[in-house]
Amino acid sequence: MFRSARLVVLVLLFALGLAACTAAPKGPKIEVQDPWARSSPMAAAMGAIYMKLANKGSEADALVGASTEACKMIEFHETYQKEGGAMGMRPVEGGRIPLPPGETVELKPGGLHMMCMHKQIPFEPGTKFQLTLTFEKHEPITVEVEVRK
Ligand SMILES: [Cu+2]
Repeated sequence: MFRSARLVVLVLLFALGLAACTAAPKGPKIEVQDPWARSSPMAAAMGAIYMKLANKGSEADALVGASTEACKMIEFHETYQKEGGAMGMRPVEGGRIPLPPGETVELKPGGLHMMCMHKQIPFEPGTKFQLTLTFEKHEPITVEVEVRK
């Protein structure tokens, strides 16, 4: 009787230990902050989308894709200085944006950004659309993007 009670306690402790292990924060934890798109005339085929991507986990991750009904395709671009001083933009290397653990990567005007190719809706101030982000490790995240001036 005493022995079996002790066994039950041991089994319970073991089960609690397992539960604690699976509940511990592991891997990348990505938080998307302030997603917005810059308003642009419908005549312009492209539009820019910005946001902050905070990796609050302990593991490196990378943004590898983005999709929305508002664009036929989304490319990740970086801004760079061309010879002679003019600013240009080009797709980021490997089509991925690295997200180091404990860091926040900012997509902003004049820097990294998402390029909406072949806009499907007008990018007018106040317009909102859903955007799904895919990562190397983290599960996909869908956010609402607001168009601003
Ligand atoms: Cu661009």
